[in-house]
Amino acid sequence: MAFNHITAQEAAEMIKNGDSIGLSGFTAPGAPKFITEAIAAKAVAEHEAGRPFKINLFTGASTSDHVDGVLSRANAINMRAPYQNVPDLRKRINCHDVHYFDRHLSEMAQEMRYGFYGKLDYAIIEAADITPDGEVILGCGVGNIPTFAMLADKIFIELNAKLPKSLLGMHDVVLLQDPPRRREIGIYSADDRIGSPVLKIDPSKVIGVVATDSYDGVKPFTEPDEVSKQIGANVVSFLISEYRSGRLPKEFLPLQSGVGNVANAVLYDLGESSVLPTFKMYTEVIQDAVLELMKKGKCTFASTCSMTFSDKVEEELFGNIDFFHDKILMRPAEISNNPEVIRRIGVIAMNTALEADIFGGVNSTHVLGTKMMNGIGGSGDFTRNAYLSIFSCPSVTKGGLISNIVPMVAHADHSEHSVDIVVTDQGIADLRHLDPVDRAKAIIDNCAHPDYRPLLHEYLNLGKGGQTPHSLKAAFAFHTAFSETGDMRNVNFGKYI
Ligand code: 0RQ
Repeated sequence: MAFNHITAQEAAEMIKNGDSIGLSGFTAPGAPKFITEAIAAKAVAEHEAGRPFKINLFTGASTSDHVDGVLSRANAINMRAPYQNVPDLRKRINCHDVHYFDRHLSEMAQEMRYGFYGKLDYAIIEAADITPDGEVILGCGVGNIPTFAMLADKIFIELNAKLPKSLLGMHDVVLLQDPPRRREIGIYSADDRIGSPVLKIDPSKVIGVVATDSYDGVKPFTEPDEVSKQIGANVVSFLISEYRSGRLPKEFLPLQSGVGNVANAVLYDLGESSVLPTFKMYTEVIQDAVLELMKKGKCTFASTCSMTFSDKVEEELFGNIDFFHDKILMRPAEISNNPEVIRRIGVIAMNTALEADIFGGVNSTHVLGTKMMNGIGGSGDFTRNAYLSIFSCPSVTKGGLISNIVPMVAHADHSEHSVDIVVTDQGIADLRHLDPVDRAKAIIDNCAHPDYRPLLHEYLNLGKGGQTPHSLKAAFAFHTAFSETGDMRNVNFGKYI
């Protein structure tokens, strides 16, 4: 099937103020690169001419500077969902130039189908190849594109020459039925395949194909610092003790790990452990460390929504794709993050907190309670449904001015009902079967920085009873001390008595 070839500028010309656009991909991989840059250039020209121009933008997760960066600098985004992590967009969100709807990643596609976000005008799909029948072989991230492509009135395809055609077979494309017709999802092991290797689209919707030639642009990871290494070592020693005690089955269980240096450090340490057996991953992103674990034979399979590899590792994968081809399967976000599957196969979830409170509540999204950092991403999908849910963070931030363990989180993303284990560089608090006061003692004594332990115990003693003895007057005293003095250690509980 021969589609029209057009330029990114020609595609952008067709986009109108107020249009809603859904993109392929999940994190930078799989996201379009050229058309979004051309839309940003059009927005700048429209604004200079005194005309309004903003689009509503829906993705799988975060994207890259080619999307959220350029479009934010051009002030070209009106509504945005479900996740982001680009500094320029963060600024726009925190001053409401962009109306950001931070949503569980597993829910975005179905809510789009339910009609909660209105009509979708365009889908932009990054492709490694297009078959003679007009089916699309996706790139290194899937996200919500099966739903976006089905709902959109019109489709653009970015055909990226950097992507090998041999990616064919590394995707598992599925479109779920909606209630009341949805059936069980037949994944009983991380490596079960249930869908199609290609994305089937309605060819009559395809307006044009834009030729591109660009790696995904993920930055390489910096060597983990001492704090990240200590957190990683604590997580791994916890998993080893669980395994030895028989609370984890002898075959082990699939792992999910969030993004960032701590997640990478945990995975590298898992690779070094001679006690833990080989394992599979059921996760939303795989980072550089996973490729290393596969080469060592430690990680035997990864189900994911995207391959978030740095350019160098992406190149290595493409150069040796036969080895990795059957070890990685990329699925839509509503499958990679699906609560039904996560619960059934018993995923061990490892995510990062901005702050945790002494009773086990976790804030992953709002700096000091008000400023959006990134979003909840997939952390809620996994945390609530995991076999074991682990949250990690450093004990202190900004050289000790901020304690990441606080009396009460200033924004609640994950409640204590879903959080099993809290880990910092100081140690591990195992919250399972502990009542709130015992949880508080475990978190303060094992996870808080020594500078903050007496202050947190002082707070705990302020409480006047009840199952969870908060002092509502003093619950945010740490945050208040930071905003007034720049140092949480200056907290004065005397003010609140
Ligand atoms: O500030 O940038 O000025 O240095 O916050 O902190 O320690 O570098 O943390 O990059 O690992 O991200 C929770 C945001 C952690 C991330 C979060 C300051 C700190 C620094 C960043 P600087 P770090 P990381 C998988 C699952 C939610 C989504 C998710 C996240 C900056 O992991 O977005 O889990 N998670 N998805 O100094 C004030 C505190 C702070 C603080 C740190 N308590 N108060 N500032 N900082 N703690 C991925 C997907 O879903 C796709």
